[in-house]
Amino acid sequence: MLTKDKDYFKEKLYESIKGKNVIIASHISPDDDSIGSCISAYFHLKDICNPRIMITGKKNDRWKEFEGFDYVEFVEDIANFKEDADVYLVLDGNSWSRFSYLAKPKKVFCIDHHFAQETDLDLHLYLDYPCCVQIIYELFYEEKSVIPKHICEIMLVGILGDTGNFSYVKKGSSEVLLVAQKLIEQGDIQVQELQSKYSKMGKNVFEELKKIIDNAKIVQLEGWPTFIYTYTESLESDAQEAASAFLFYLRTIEGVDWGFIAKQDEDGTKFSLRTLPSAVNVRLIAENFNGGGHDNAAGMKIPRLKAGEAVDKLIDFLKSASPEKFLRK
Ligand SMILES: [Mn+2]
Repeated sequence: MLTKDKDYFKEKLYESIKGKNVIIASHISPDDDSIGSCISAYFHLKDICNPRIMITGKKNDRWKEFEGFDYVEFVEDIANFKEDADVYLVLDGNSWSRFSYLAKPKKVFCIDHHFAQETDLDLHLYLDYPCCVQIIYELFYEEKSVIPKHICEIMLVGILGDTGNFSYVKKGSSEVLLVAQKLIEQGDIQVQELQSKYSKMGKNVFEELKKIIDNAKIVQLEGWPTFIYTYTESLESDAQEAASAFLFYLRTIEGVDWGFIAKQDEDGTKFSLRTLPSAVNVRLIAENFNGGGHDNAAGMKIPRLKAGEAVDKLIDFLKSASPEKFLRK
């Protein structure tokens, strides 16, 4: 069931998890917002239940400097633990398939900020906020008189991540600035110092980034705004991280308002798509390939194909689709 009622959700959640074993999960391929949400939810809920934090997929050490990251267990699939868990609480994703490749367990609560009209989850709190951390803050931390510094830090990491360091804030979502203000004051945080704990690029990654920039192409297709893309067929983490760093260039080049990166993995190619709000709706493009996300930032996967072939497939799709369906007004 889908709800927008925070109080109702909280009441039902607490009823179900009190004294129980709970798995708190982030989506596959976690990001700053999902990690910030899991860790901050964990520190609040551990006084009510027995929580564990779990994520399906390979470990990513990006957040290793933060307290609480040691508790995050990267596992083959979170659904394999359904015998041990009474309840799952999934964060920052709007359907079970964002969290697991296997069947959904019995009782799954969800807290999320991605658009949802229906849900396959048992109780799903959806609020149209710029980040999931903001919902966690309002549910679990707003009323506290003191929030420990380490929790302020990881929540702010989530906010900075999903708002693109506040670049995506707009009318209707500026409340997030007040939450950030409270966290910065409470946690005595200097933002640049905080960012240097997790967002520096390794030298090897920089070497890979040079190649990825060299590989990038700016494309003009009839009816579509000019876009840029690049890809890597390397499974090495340096190359994968470098490809992610290229996301910055998708919306920063004059006359190029959107684009994508493609990263090969074991059984296909994953895409991240980004656009300025005036160009295209990348969520709709991703949905054509069973992906999803936000209108300005979305992800998808093309199974089985190598990155180069998968990129050709996406470009073929763009050539054959009618652009009007995807253009923003
Ligand atoms: Mn998010």
